[in-house]
Amino acid sequence: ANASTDDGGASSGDGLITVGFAQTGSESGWRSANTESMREAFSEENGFDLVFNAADNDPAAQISAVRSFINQEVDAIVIAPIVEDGWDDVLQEAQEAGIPVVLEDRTVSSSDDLYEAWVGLDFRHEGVMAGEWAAETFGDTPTNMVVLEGTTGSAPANDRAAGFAEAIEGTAITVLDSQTGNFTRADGKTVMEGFLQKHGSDIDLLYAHNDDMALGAIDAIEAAGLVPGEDIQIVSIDAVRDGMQALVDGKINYIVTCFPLIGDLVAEVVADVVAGNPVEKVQFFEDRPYTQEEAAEVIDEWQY
Ligand code: GYE
Repeated sequence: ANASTDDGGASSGDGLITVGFAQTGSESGWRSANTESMREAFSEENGFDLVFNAADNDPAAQISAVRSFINQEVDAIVIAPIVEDGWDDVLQEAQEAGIPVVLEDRTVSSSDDLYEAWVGLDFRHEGVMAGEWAAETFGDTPTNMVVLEGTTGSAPANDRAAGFAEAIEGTAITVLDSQTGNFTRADGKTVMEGFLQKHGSDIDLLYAHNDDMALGAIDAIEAAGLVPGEDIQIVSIDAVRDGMQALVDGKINYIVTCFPLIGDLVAEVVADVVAGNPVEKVQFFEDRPYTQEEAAEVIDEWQY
């Protein structure tokens, strides 16, 4: 895969904290905003020497990147884990090498003894908020839904699916089809084209696990001669600027935020961990939903 590492060099006696950051890749607008926030927070002015790796959403490449951080003897490792499973061995290796690990954004299924802290988002609650809107909007009306899932095995794909399912329990919403679109616009479009070929105008509702896939799907829906937001209603998660604009334009019906600008808190936690100060194991940023009308009021000052 396309794994890339810009070598910041290991602990060099310059007083900086050397941090290896294993990012997922660059799949979405959310991810770009998160990477920028992390780069700003882990700057030299703030006392860090950042070794950045983006694994192109290949779990094996991401584990190799973490192993290479261990070999470089960095002071701390930050991971945005692509998938939840498969982390036990490498986390154990980091622990044995005495290198603390902090998770940002997504989490892992490993025992929480194997990392110091997780600074992230409550993906299950995001799914519940999206599902509550669907339940209120469609309720007892028989409704055919298609789902664009995030990266298979990722915490946000797993938890957004579970939260949504819980919230629509007992409604007349049924799932016609559900497939991964890998959190990308391109795959959101391709998979939606497939759904439209198979089910045509039977589709009433699209739940996309992120805005980028919803935006790709909008292209497919328009190309099929249907009106997004009307013929097919759309609910998605993230609230990146392009998503919020589509919400204001009436092409998306409801968006739940997922706040990506969490670098400063991650950096604070890493500094504390390296200094030996106690930190909270889990810290969540609060998310909230937006209607079309609410989005119109905030779009001008939107941060990401
Ligand atoms: O929703 C998606 C991104 O892990 C919360 O990953 C993150 C998700 C986000 O690519 O757009």
